[in-house]
Amino acid sequence: MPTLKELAKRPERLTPGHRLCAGCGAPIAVRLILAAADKPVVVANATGCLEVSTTIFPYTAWNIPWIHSAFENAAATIAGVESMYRAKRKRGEIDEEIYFVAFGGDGGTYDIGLQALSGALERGHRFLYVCYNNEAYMNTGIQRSSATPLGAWTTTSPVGRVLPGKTQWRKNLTEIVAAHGIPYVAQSVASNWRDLVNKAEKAFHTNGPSFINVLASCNRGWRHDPADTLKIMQLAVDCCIWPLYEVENGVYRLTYKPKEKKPVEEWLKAQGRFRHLLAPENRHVVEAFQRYVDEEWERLLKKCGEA
Ligand SMILES: Cc1ncc(C[n+]2csc(CCOP(=O)(O)OP(=O)(O)O)c2C)c(N)n1
Repeated sequence: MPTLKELAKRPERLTPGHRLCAGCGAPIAVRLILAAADKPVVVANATGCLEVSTTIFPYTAWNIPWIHSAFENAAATIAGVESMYRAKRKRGEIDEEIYFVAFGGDGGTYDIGLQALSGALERGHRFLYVCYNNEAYMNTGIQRSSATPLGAWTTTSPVGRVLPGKTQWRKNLTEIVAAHGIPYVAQSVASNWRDLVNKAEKAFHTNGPSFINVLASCNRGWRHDPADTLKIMQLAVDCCIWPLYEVENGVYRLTYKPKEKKPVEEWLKAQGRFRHLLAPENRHVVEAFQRYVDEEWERLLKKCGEA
């Protein structure tokens, strides 16, 4: 893995001057992932915050070839580009190695682009798909997605006398992707640069499809101070709500084990979207949340040979 000094010397592929919110987790993740690429990169970007905020016509914050895709087909777009690249390489029209990446939000990945993603993984294209996961449809004003956790307030999982926020637990997309049997799958977080760069580097060097699900906080939707972005994401990891692990050729490995597993309540307390859960009448939601996290964590530890 490159040192921090070496990484800092690499070209910035997502440059300053974009219009993402102060304290947004997405550009942190994107810059770290692209810094891990030691070869030229081509990006396809599904509709979402990252896309609209980095390409306000006639400007772009991208220093590299970049294609906007519709919500549902970023994986198909990058698969098409990669196929053309392979054909041109075979004909001797290109001789350098190029990496291909698709970025999508959780709405574009867990929900609307899932079939295109599944198809591209199954066909075995050599590309990296990154879900920058802020756990809701943030660009259109904070609606729930299938990545939104239990109990969270969003505009479509409201909080009141009838409902205590979202009533379903989130879908486990990382496991769904791993079930495709592709060579590299990982879960990471924008706040842990070493973990993310390491995983992105492995993904780029994978001869086949790779996938990284990276938790990237949205202070507007999660309702926290923009200055607390990194702290909040680290809490998700330390409460085992967002475990850091990878699946390399079917072998599970935990890449970070909290010294002390913190109660999920610490994570809930830190964000306005969960504030209502601290009321006594919603205690059962907090307990259900903790139970689910504990069960998932135990299952993961077993898969990783740690329990
Ligand atoms: C087919 C389609 N449906 C709906 C929209 C409207 N839309 C634009 S961005 C967005 C939400 C994107 O959410 P997500 O993928 O999680 O990315 P984020 O904005 O959170 O970064 C929606 C619903 C669209 N552009 N295309």
